[in-house]
Amino acid sequence: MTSSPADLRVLVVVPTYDERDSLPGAIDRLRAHVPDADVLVVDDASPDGTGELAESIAAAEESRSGRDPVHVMHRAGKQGLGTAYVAGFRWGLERGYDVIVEMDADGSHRAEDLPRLLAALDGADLVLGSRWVPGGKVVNWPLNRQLLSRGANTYTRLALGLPLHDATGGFRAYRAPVLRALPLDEIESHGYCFQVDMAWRVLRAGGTAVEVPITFVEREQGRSKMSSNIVVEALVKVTVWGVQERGRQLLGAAQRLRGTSPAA
Ligand SMILES: Nc1nc2c(ncn2[C@@H]2O[C@H](COP(=O)(O)OP(=O)(O)O)[C@@H](O)[C@H]2O)c(=O)[nH]1
Ligand SMILES: [Mg+2]
Repeated sequence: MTSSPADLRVLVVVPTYDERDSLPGAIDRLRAHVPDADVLVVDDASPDGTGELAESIAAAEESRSGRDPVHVMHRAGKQGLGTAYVAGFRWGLERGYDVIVEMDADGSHRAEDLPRLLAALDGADLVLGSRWVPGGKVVNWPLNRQLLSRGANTYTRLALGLPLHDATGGFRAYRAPVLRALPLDEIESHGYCFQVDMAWRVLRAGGTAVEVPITFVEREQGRSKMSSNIVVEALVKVTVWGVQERGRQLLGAAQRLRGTSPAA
């Protein structure tokens, strides 16, 4: 590690689609708990006017603080969470941020947990806010949603051999160099699959990941944008990746055997 988390320039990317009722509180709490971090809202032309509201929050923050900690990116229409994050990552990398954070706008990810995520970057390239490690919690989630998330994470761990307990979660912090090392153009996944894809790519690129327990609070306002298609996409892709990975491992083992066999 080259620099301690306290010296790092942090950008929090917050994707929004129809989050008018949740966004102001989420930004207020971020500014209160992590005042040195900048914020980039990536809005996909939300029909409820979230993009315009974000602009007015940015202007108010600028006149209050004398600098411009809140930025807004407007995209033409709903293009999915994965591409919103990739656009936000690029924006942050171009501007030289050292750390880029993913965080939902709906209040599920608590700003008060963010300092612990950032502190854990001292020993890792990626820090995952995790619901499914000791100390992690979910608030207001029905049992079926908890089972789905736990089951999806167990399946992902087994299928890909990923040593992570909450690879589908979307509250996480990346050190910029590891994001720079990834082929962001190639990432086509959406939703939960995007999160798995990113964590897996970080590990395959030789990066390190740690999990920090968080309390995940189900949204109180607005509604989830995740559909059953997004869950199916994650299941299918993780299965395909898992089969490909096992194939690569078998091929590697066969090549090693041939290489060491006296008959080779
Ligand atoms: N820009 C953008 N944001 C999105 C899109 N889909 C979801 N989001 C945002 O991503 C975050 C997580 O989505 P959410 O619906 O809460 O998913 P859930 O927590 O899995 O139910 C929220 O801040 C959403 O507003 C999208 O297509 N584009
Ligand atoms: Mg949510």
